Amino acid sequence: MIGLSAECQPSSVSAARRLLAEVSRVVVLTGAGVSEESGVPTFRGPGGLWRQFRPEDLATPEAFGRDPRLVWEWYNWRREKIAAVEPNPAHRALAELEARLKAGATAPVRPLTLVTQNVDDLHERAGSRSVLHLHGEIWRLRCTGCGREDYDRRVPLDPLPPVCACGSLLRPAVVWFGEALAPDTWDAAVGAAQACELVLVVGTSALVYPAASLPAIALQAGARLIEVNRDPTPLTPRADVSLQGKAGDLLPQLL
Ligand code: BV8
Ligand code: ZN
Repeated sequence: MIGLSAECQPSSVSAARRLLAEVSRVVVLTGAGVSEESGVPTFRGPGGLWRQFRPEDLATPEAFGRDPRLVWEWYNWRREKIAAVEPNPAHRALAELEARLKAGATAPVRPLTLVTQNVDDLHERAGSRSVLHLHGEIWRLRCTGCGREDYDRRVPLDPLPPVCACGSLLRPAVVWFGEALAPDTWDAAVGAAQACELVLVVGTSALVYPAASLPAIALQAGARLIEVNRDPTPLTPRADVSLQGKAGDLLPQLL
């Protein structure tokens, strides 16, 4: 089935609802677009992310090595933004979908795995339980010296950049460009993608790897694909149903 575009919205929403009603194992992959309506800027959208920088320039170990203060200022700015916003209807619809699939689940299989590229905690704050953060979490800090890692939700952080008890610099416990994803997190995401009947991709430009390869892994294993995005992406041609619009409008219609 080719992707249905925005024009025939009602039928594509009903096509997506039908697909969802038939399955018992779902993987959801989200990106910055699912948090956009909460007020968290996306990486590549028109809102841009921060000053004149591109994420690829700041979210790297080299940038942190060169100018830890600048990189920390960016993360501190994002921590303040994330702390000040609320989950939006898209996050809440995904939490509701997980609850419904869990209520209907018979086999001891995990009915919904939410895999996110986002480092914010809005999925958890909306009630999602099984969240895999492929790119880490902004609220966790890791010591560049002793490796100690812990949550630190102070906003703003002082003084920047924070220093560990061992004297080394702390960094955000997120995955920067050129860094490997946490093996157990990635393996869990791949396992879920290979075992699911449907992959629901929401608000990602599908440009960053290996995260962007998860939908293809699910399709390879015979899953159906629903994409929810404001714009077309490289995934759109492969979607069984493609819903073009805002996640906060469209996801509640799927329930
Ligand atoms: C690795 C965490 C190797 C930090 C991030 C050339 C070709 C292919 C790949 C590469 C290449 N050169 C380099 C690579 C690899 C690189 C990569 O993929 N680069 C890309 C840019 C080409 N990948 C890596 O480096 C990865 N590591 O490969 O390691 C390795 C292996 C073994 C051992 C050692 C090393 C690590 C990638 C992780 C990077 N970290 N962030 C932080 O957040 O600060 S990536 C960053 O981009 C975020 O995590 C973000 O989630 C991610 C993807 O962006 P999106 O979430 O999709 O957001 P975006 O703004 O792009 O799009 C938003 C979408 O939503 C849009 O489509 C928009 O239309 C839509 N939207 C907006 N509003 C709404 C909406 N939709 C619906 N409703 C709305 N309201
Ligand atoms: Zn330390």
